[in-house]
Amino acid sequence: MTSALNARVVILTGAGISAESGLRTFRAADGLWENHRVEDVATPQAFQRNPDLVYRFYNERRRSLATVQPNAAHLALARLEQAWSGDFLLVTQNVDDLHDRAGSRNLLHMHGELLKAQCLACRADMVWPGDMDRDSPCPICGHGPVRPHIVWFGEMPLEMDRIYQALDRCDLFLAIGTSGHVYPAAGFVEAVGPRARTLELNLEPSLAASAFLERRIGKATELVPAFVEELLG
Ligand code: BJW
Repeated sequence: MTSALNARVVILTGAGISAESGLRTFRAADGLWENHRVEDVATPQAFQRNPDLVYRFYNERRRSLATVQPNAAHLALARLEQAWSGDFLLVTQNVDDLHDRAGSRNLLHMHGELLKAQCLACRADMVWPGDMDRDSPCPICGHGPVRPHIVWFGEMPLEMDRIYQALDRCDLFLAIGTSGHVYPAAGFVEAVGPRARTLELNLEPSLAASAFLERRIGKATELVPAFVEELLG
C-alpha cells in the first residue's frame, strides 16, 4: 500500500524543482553560462585548466541563492516528510539550499552543496557562505586552497551506499524535475524496478520516462503540492 503513511518513500529531485524559484536548469535553452555548457565548467579537468573561471561560476551561483526562496514544491515535500511515519529520504541533485530552507531534514545532497567548500590539502568539508578563489586558505589546516563542494563529472556522487540501500527497500519512488541525462541518478528508477510504485513529475517526459510506472506532466509548483495532498489523504 504505497499510500499508507508508513510506506517507505524515496524522492529524487533535480533542477526543475527550483526553476520556479528563479534558478536556471542545466539543459534548458537558456542553461548556458557565459556561453559555457555545464560540462565545460563542471569537471576536474576544467578546474585544473582554468580555476578562475570555475571559481567565478560557483561564486556567482552562490551569491544568487540570496535572491531566491523555496517554492510551493519544496514546501510541500517538507510538509510530507513531517506528516510521514514511514522511512522517508529526499535525495537532491541540486546544490542550492532550497530544500534545507523549506524545512526538509532527511535530505542528501548527492552532487554537493554550493554553501560548502572542500580543502584540497586536508580534504575537510566546511560551511562556506562567501566567495572563494585559488588563494582562499583552509580555516581547518591553514593550507588549502579550498574548492567548491560540488561533485563534478567523473567524480563519485555522495552518500551512494545510503541511497542504494533506501532504493532497495522503498515502496514508492518519486522523481521530480530531472531530465534523466546524468547518471547514476538517471538509473535510480531502474534500480527500484517494478516491485515499487514509481512516478515521474516533470514539465516534459524525461529520458528515463519509460522506466516509470506512472508520470504526470506539468509544473512542479502545481503537481507536487497536489500529489502530497493525495498521499496525505
Ligand atoms: C521542470 C520545471 C518545472 C523545468 N517543473 N519540471 C555515458 C553513459 C552513462 C553515464 C556516463 C557516460 N559518460 C559519463 C557518464 C557518467 C556521468 C554522466 O552521467 N554523464 C552524462 C552527461 C552522460 N556522470 C558522472 O560523471 C557522475 N559520477 C559518476 O557517474 O561516478 C561513477 C559512478 C558510477 C556508478 C555509481 C556511482 C558513481 C557525476 C555527475 C555529476 C553531475 N554534476 C552536475 C553539476 C553539479 C554542480 C553544478 O550545479 O554546477 O550536477 S551536472 C548537472 O546535471 C548537475 C545536476 O545535478 C545534474 C542533473 O541535471 P538535472 O537536475 O536533471 O537538470 P536538467 O536541467 O538536466 O533537467 C531539468 C528538468 O526539469 C527538465 O527535464 C525540465 O523539463 C524539468 N523542468 N522546469 C517541473 N517548473
